[in-house]
Amino acid sequence: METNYIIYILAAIILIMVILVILFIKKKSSQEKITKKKKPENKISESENLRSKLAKTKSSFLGKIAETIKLRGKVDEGLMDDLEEILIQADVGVETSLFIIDKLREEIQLHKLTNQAEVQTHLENIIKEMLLNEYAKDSDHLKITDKRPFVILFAGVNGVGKTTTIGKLAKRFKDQGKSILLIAGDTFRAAAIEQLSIWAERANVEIVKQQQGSDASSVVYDGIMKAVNQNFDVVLIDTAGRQHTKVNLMNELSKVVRTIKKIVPDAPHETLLVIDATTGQNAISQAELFNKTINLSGLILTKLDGTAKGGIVIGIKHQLKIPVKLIGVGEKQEDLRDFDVNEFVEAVFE
Ligand SMILES: Nc1nc2c(ncn2[C@@H]2O[C@H](COP(=O)(O)OP(=O)(O)O)[C@@H](O)[C@H]2O)c(=O)[nH]1
Ligand SMILES: [Mg+2]
Repeated sequence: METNYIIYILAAIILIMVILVILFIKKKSSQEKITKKKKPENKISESENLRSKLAKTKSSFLGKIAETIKLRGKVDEGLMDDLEEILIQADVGVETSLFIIDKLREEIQLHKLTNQAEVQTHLENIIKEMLLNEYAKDSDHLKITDKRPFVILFAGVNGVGKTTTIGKLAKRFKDQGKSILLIAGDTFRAAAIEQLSIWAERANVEIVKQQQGSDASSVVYDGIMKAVNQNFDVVLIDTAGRQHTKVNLMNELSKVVRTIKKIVPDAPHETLLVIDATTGQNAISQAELFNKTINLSGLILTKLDGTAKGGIVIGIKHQLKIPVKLIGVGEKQEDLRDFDVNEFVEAVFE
């Protein structure tokens, strides 16, 4: 009788436990559903945002391709010439445009394409594939390693957005919990030093500066020493873009690099060239020139929001083999993004 009683109690306890476990699992899975739902929503709104920023590129680029293919009416050499022209106008670059059109010709022959819509799809796919293949590497992104201090040098001609980009990045890294030091290496204009100071204040980070006209290398020396002595995580170095001659600018930059190396031999850990996307083909020759002197590790393309010439993204990596690591799509702090090739392809092609 007593053993029966114990068995009943045990059975009741087991039943209660099973019910509790079931209730717990149900609650957890419904919570997961909620978080799963939220994530794609954020992602969608972000890429929609990029889409609206790249709307000009999308409509001018794809719109023109579609229009030309329709107008031509048939698939012939004349169409190939027109398409090549559109790519070049969108700043894809001559070399890369020729490469793309040659590939399209091959595919037209191989698949015996006569249908215009098919030609358009093939052309889009060639460009998409090219971008996706060329941006498959991990080193294509800007990542802070555990090197302390992690030194990033910014270069570029005047007005491209160096100081603005540094300000945006300072905030980003600060939000990640890192200690940041800005160095006002653009000693050319007082306004440039002032502008960087404002960004430093906004991001609540420290800045090393000297007065206008002082030697850029001397400011950089002070800054790097401070970063080493006070254990800063990340150092962002602004530089001047305006010089009397290109030779002066390049000499000053290589002197800055030598100065950095005297204190931190393996720095700068990133040497980024900032390029204004609206300057078009000139961008490629700028990058070639800077690369010769300071060996670039990546590019930052700014002002992609204001131009129909986003094709520069396609040509620049193909021709220079230097990755675009960040893109600027506006003047505000949040308008700096990691260049995500999938997101870009989606924004321009889908
Ligand atoms: N629309 C737009 N404007 C930008 C972007 N990046 C920078 N700018 C603007 O370009 C101008 C020059 O920027 P600045 O940082 O002073 O260039 P720097 O001379 O290279 O340091 C400023 O008015 C910035 O607000 C961007 O991604 N989009
Ligand atoms: Mg500046």
